[in-house]
Amino acid sequence: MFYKGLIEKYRKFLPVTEQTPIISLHEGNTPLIKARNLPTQIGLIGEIYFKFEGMNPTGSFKDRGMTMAVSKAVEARSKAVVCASTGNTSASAAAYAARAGVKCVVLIPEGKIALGKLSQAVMHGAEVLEIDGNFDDALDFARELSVKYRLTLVNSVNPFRIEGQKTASYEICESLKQSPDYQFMPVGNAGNITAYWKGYKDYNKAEPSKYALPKMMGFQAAGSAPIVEGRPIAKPETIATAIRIGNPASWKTAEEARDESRGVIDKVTDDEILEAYRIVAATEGIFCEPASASSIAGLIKYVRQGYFKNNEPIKVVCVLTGHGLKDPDTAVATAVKPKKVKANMKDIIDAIGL
Ligand code: AN7
Repeated sequence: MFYKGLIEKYRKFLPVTEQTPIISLHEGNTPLIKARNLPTQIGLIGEIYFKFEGMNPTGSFKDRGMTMAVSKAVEARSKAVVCASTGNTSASAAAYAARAGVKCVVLIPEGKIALGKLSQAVMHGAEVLEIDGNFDDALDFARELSVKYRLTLVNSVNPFRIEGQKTASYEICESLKQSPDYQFMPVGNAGNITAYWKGYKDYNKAEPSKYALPKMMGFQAAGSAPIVEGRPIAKPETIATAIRIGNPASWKTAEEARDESRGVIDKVTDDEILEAYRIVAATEGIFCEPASASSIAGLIKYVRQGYFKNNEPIKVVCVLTGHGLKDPDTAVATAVKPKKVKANMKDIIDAIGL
């Protein structure tokens, strides 16, 4: 059957009715790609799968939540949506708002948005305001705009966002015909770990023998790790700008996901993130953005520190939340530069090293 997006597919699990106008770009249904090389390379016994959310229409997992949030905003006759964003939320909100014909206002932290994301927000016609502050400041203003001026807030504190995003767990369970033993993922504002956990619990409730609950393994960047440190971080820093967040809105529900699943929320350094970013691109052919690579960085860290004790083969999912093309500057700045050669065959052959 012709795939028409996740609301049509999972309608009975989502808070929509026949009257809800569905605003969709056919998001969801993203590939779950089995790693060919990574387990051997890092010494993991078992299978690793990448849930490649960069394959969503605007290149990140945010589309899952945005199809719900914008559809419900249109149903409620909202004339405008607003969000604070480290980039991907603004790209997604701008696209879905454009499709719905509603105004979109985005507040972004100054100078820290990856180029691909900014290009999306402006191309889709959002009103983009670069504020002199960080993401957490921007979210405070977005909340205030929604309360005082009745714009619909489409950050993940909007419960419809979480409802849409939980469908990623459904897809993983369907693809594997079981749930994974562990799920590794980045944590920023912490909506996504909240959503995945909700989705896994739904499947577990429906068929507990088939869909056991996975351990949720969330990773923050070391310079932006409020949940790990146990306090808000006033000036969060990391090369993974998508998760440069010092005071996550879904802090409490992220801790619940961690504790109920007997998982962890830990941190990885920028160097570990960049190492994982390069490994998955160079040895698996998958290009994700730096924030997404924190899931793989976390997995590598946990294998290295001997977390997986018994030698039972395990099934691990790493969620790759956004596409590498979102942030071409980081790729070009951290990879090997192209060699410059004269336009003649001898120089070309020499450069290749044949
Ligand atoms: C690629 O776009 O917060 O823990 O404003 O873009 O659910 O916040 C993005 C977050 C992970 C963290 N990976 O997810 C925004 C924003 C990527 C992201 C996260 C983000 P949450």
